[in-house]
Amino acid sequence: MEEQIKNTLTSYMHLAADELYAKARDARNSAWGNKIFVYGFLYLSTFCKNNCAFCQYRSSNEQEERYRKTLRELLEAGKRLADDGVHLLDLTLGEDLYYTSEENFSRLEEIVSELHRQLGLPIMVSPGVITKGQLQKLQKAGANWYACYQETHDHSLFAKLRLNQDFTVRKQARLDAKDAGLLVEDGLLTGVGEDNDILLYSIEEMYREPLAQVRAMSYVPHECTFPSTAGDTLEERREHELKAIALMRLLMPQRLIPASLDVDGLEGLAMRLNAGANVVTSIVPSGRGFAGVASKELDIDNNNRSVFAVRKKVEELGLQIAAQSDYAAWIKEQNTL
Ligand code: MD0
Ligand code: SF4
Repeated sequence: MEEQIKNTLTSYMHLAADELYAKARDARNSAWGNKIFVYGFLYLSTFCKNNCAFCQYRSSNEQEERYRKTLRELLEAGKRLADDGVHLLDLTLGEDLYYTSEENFSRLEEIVSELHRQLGLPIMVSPGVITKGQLQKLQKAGANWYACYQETHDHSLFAKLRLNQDFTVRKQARLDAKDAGLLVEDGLLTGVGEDNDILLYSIEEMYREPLAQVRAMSYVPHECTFPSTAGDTLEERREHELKAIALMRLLMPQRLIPASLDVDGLEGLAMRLNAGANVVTSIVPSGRGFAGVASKELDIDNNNRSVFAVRKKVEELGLQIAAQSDYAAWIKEQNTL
């Protein structure tokens, strides 16, 4: 079985890129039809205790002006996203000691429960590694999803990316979330020196984990992060991300796979959907000072990270944004599996 997965992935990897993407699109269309889901993104606190080598919010970046949004601001922004038609709200934060402390954790629970109650949308939380008890509390507060990205399943590359973090603890957090009744997402960071073997191995590992959503996102270099080693053209720099999207789709046709606006903005959407993605993530409300993670400002205040702009692109590709009720029905079905 193990060998078989590896051989299948290797044979796909050797296809010409266009052929690979066409196969991945076929697999997506058979599993999901022409329907695409869209996720709203609220980066609610940019404080973080970690020092990931690839991230501009790393603790050693003292230049970064950090923010923590109030419940009111979150409700207002969440309402705009809900009215625009997003299917889910992703509440993301750095590993912010304020929220993870015992005394303030209830504030995070309150944010989840109020957004869930007042807006009626499914909620994803991306708070980094938290305890099993905390995961249970967020689930009770109304969260449906927990996202926590390993970035790579290769131990030595992980150590270079997530400095001073524990590989196994991070992986365990996803398993704990699954036990707590949450749907779980893992993600890979590409363009950080992984070779083909590491990329394929990471995809196999994601296949083995009980994940409902799997993603790949390219590294976006910043002044305070390590230098990029990737190629010259956009396509070259995105090669591993697009291949990963297609390979994940072929190996895991029924799982959700994002095309993130957080790497190349709206311009990069078509190539990711054409590689087999079926969810558009990182839709951010404009004019409210909310940031992206990989690309802090790209396409936010010009409204390009809106449902409106995304709908136009999606339809140009012969695809359609699903109804909010379709996504809610999918979530319901997962809970009864
Ligand atoms: C995204 N910036 O979707 C977000 C983020 C966290 N769950 C998601 C990495 O691109
Ligand atoms: Fe913190 Fe997340 Fe950035 Fe790492 S990737 S430094 S955990 S915000």
